[in-house]
Order: sequence, then structure tokens, then C-alpha cells
Amino acid sequence: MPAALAPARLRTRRRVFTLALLAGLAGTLVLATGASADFLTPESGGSPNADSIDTLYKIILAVAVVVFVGVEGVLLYSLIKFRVRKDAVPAQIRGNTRLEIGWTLGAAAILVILAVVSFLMLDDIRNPPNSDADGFPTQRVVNVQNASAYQPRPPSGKALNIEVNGQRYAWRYTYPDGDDNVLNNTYSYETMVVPTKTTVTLAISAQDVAHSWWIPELGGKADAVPGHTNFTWFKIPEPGVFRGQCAELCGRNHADMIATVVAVQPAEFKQWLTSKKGEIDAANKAAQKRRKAEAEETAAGESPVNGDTPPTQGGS
Ligand SMILES: [Cu+2]
Repeated sequence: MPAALAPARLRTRRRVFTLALLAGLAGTLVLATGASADFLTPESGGSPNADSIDTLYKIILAVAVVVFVGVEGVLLYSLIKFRVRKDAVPAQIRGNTRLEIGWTLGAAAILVILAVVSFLMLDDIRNPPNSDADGFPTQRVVNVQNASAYQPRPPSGKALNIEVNGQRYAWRYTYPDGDDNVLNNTYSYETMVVPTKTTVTLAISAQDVAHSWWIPELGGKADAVPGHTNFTWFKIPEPGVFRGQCAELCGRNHADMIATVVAVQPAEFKQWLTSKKGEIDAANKAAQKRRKAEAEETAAGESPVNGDTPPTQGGS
């Protein structure tokens, strides 16, 4: 190769390298913005805890992107600039104490900062706020504590507590009515209706095998395990529909185990609760009536008047 061509070729390569680096950086920034919201980051927007999880994720992602671009940039630059040439011997360097101490302390500082930020934000993720003044009137939540989980409670102690029970293959929701009789509580399957502007705490367990409660826009996953209760919460500001799905393979119809949370105005929720209770009471009365009729039929069928008695064996 004629020596005169070398600088021109080097310039072209540098230009290509710079362009590639810029394109990579721009691509990363585009992917991280609203154009692909929730593609790279957790879903949010339904509840403050989901928003906090999303914010924390984005902070950590931004730091990771800066570190990634820095490290990969230096790597690519070194690969290209110091690649083997027939006629060149690179500088023979063995260690650089200042640099090594620098990047060790730098990495440690980044980890410490991320840990502090995470712990500060964990509070907002774990602990629910109070309901709004115009939310649904709620009762005091018992602060249950078991071996590894505790029932989160807002500062006022009041929330709408709903029991979530995973069963192959449906979610059952029980709305305690505050009296001692747990058998007359209102319940529903698959679709959970909740009031807006109200802190909702969930006590999650399972009937048969391990399931996992997850409505991405309303916060993180919570395991639903037989014989153990896990807790989570959400507070939805505006009416809306939030979809989720059992996030633990629980059997062959696991994919059918969907969950929907429908948030409605507090007044509408009150109406729903009353009509649901009416529906359940009517169904219970109908079942009672049917059972009574069936019992009477059976009793009538066994009576000898009907001629249904087995023929007597002769020659006894
Ligand atoms: Cu399941």
C-alpha cells in the first residue's frame, strides 16, 4: 500500500466509527423514550406503586446505558485504534495504578448511589398512601403479620381490603363486609371491581397450587401460595380497566387464568357491591329451594305409597 493513501483511509475509518457510535447512542435514546413506552420499562400509570417501580427502573436503566456506552465506546475505540499492524508495535503498558483505583472507586460509588436511591424509593413502593377524601369509605385494616410478609397499611390505617384467592384456573375475590360471618361476604371471579381514589389492600393466597397475582399497571407480582398470605396494594386515581394474568405456571389451563381490575367511581362501586350481594343472596335462596324440593322428592320416592319399594323376596 502506498504510504500516501494511509491517512485518507484512516480518516474514513474514524468517520465510520464516529457515525456508528452516534447511531448507536441515538437508537438507545429513541428506544428509551415514549415512542416505545413500556417496551423496555415496566408498565405503569394505574397506581403510585407501579409508577415508583417504573421511575426506579428508568433511573437504573439510564445509569446502565451511560456505563454501557462508555465501556463499549472505549472498547471499540481501542480495538480499532490499536489493532495489529504489520509495521507497528503498540506501546507495552503493564498496569496503571491510578486508572485501576479510579474505576474501582467509580464503580463502587455508582453501586452505593443506586442502592441509596432504591431504598429511598422502596418506601413508596411498599407503603400505601391514604385514600382521597372523596374515596370510598373504608374500615380499619388488621395489620396482619406473618413469617415473611406484612399487611401494608396507609398512615390512617383505613383501606378497602380484598381477599384474592388463586384457584385452578380462576381468581376469586372476597369483599369482607365487616361482620364476623365470613360466609356471607360478597365475592366475584376474574373481574375485580374497585373504587377509584381509594387505597385497596390485597391479601393474596391460593386454594390448590402456587399462582402469582400480577396486574402490571398496578404494581409488582405477588405470589399466591397455599397456606400463606402475601400482601400488596394499589390506589387507582381514574376509572379504567387493568388487565393481568396468573404469572406462575399452575397447570395446563394456566393461560386461561386471566384477571381484570375495573376501577369505577366510589358511588358506582357501592351500587355494584349492593347488586352483587343481591345476586348472590338470590342464587343462594334458589339453591336452598332446589335442595329442599329435591329432598322432598327423594323422601316421597322412598315412601311405599309410590309403589317403588323393592319386591319382597319370596320363600324367606
Ligand atoms: Cu395460576
